[in-house]
Amino acid sequence: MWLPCGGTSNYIVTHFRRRLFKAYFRDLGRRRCNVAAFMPEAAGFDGVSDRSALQEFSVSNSESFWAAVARQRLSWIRPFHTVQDCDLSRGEIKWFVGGQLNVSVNCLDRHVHTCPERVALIWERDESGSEVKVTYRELLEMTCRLGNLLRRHGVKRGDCVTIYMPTCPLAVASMLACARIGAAHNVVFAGFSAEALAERIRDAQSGTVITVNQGVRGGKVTELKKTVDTAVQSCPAVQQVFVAMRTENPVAMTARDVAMEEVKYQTNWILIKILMSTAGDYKWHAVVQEMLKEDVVCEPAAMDSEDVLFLLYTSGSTGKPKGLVHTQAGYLLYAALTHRYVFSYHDGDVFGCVADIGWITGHSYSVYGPLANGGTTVLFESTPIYPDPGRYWEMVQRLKINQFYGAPTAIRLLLKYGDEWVHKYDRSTLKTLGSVGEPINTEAWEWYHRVVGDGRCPVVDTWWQTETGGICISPRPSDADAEIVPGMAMRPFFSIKPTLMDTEGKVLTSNDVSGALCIAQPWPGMARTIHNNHQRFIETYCRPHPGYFFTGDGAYRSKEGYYQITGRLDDVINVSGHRIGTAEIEDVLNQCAAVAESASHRVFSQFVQRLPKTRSGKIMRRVLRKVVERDLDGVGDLSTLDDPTAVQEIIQGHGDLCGKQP
Ligand code: 6R9
Repeated sequence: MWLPCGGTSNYIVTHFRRRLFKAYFRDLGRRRCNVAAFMPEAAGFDGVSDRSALQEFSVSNSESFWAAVARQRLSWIRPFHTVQDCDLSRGEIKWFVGGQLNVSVNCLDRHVHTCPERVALIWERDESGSEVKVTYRELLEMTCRLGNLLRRHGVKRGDCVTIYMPTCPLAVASMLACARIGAAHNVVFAGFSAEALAERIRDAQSGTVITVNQGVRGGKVTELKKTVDTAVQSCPAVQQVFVAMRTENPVAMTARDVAMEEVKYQTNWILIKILMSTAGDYKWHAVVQEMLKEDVVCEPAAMDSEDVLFLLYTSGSTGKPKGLVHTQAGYLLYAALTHRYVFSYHDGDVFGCVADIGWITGHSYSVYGPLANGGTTVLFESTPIYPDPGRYWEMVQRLKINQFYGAPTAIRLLLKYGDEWVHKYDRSTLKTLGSVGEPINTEAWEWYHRVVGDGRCPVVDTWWQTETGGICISPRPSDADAEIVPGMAMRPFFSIKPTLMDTEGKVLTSNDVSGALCIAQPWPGMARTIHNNHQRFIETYCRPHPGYFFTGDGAYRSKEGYYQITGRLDDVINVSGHRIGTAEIEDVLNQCAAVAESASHRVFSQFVQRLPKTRSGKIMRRVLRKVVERDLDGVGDLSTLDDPTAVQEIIQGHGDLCGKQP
């Protein structure tokens, strides 16, 4: 190009540069604006202009990341002075040191100030079509009344209250009432036997139990109060059992029992009587109203970030159950942030997690995560096939659920019943589908995506544990159009740094490798200890790979760097020196039309009607191993199994099979 003089050429270069810079900064501004719209805290993070930069920032600057999120998303009574003080190798984990807050205030009061009539809970009772809605104002009242009741009966800060109740608003209010007065809760799944319950009450040194007269699930009545009666016979420390009424059938009460409804009303009646007889005041009604208001005020305890929020016993393993301990601020923050970003939960959405509150999934994603975010959360009391296999989808239609979160075992079961149960109902409100608890095999994933979600909802296979407090690996958050590979948890959540180890304990740095899944740095949601047994905590999670948190699961990292969970490491199958995860074998087996689901222990096949599963739906593969090894004494505690007769059938079938073999 001919230019009349050098000056002009300089001008053109400068001009273009300026335009280029302008365009660059405009684009940067737009991206920053996008990332800040996605997560407001990101606006304050240096160099963070898009989501992948945000992910990197959260991992490399985990302290700054969590400090900003904690300041923005939690209400503090006193601010923290130290973001974290952790030493993974010694199992010492502290977050937000010096800070004080109250979890129930974060889950209730602050939303009551802004939107008291917003629905907090939708109780999807066992009886289909009879849901009960509870607003934030009502849930706060219920929580305060319960908090006062517990206090009046001597429950103090630092005590532990065992909750043995079905999934219902009163159970949630009980958890929050404990949090309000500074007591720890210990929710025990209301399907566990008296022995399993007693063992957990004793280990937790719990002096108070809250239960209901009877439970109702899948149309069947269970005698929860009677189970508690049997359990507490071997728990001398239990001084009181609060009993609420889930059904109208009266139960025998003992001197130790306190009927919850009666106490609530008794107090008010006493007040009314006193006022009527003494004052004769025409305004007595108004005064009573004031007193009633008093009753719904319960001063929240100022809790330190690292005070215990709850214990939760893990199920399914051999030996003594482990009471994992979660603390206040870090747990709540992690549950809230994962709930918001993994499921893309927005204000006004209806979140449907169908897990029982007796599991960590129920704690983090039916209760704490959604309530901390001011969300509307469904409490599901029933089963996937009651009264018929359309239950989930009829509920999705009726309650207009936007995010549905369930377990692969239920998906596999429903898949067997056919597509018509799904097609019958309108699922157009659904935006995200989630899976948790076990690896989801490709066939189940595809069905969930194609049939349930009509191919338009992202399916998030979320990997995490009771120990991790919240979701650690999941396909979202990521860009809206980022690929999702069926049956893969894929991407670490903010600040999570997954690491794979080989059998010698060396870090595997390349892709397309399998190894033991560890997490390389602490995060706020992780469990702090095992109740009364810190040594066991260290030995189980910290010692196997010093400096890392060891998960006990195996994982494969793909060529693209995505994570896929291959199953528990103690279930790994060794074939000619190749260590194969159970999920990999089962994924192939499940693709056979005749196979509903499978569990692998060795290359050995036996057909059975049912697999041995825990009550949360996880296949107990160790039971199969013991049957094959003919070590029936080593099968361990089967009281946490959903249907112990499944084991008898397997033993019998295995005997027949071996008898027939030469
Ligand atoms: C949340 C929960 C934890 C164990 C965990 C792993 C298995 C959970 C999974 C998964 C593959 C997933 N697990 N989610 N395996 N893919 N998406 O289930 O907690 O009851 O403590 O169980 O469940 O083996 O270690 P928890």
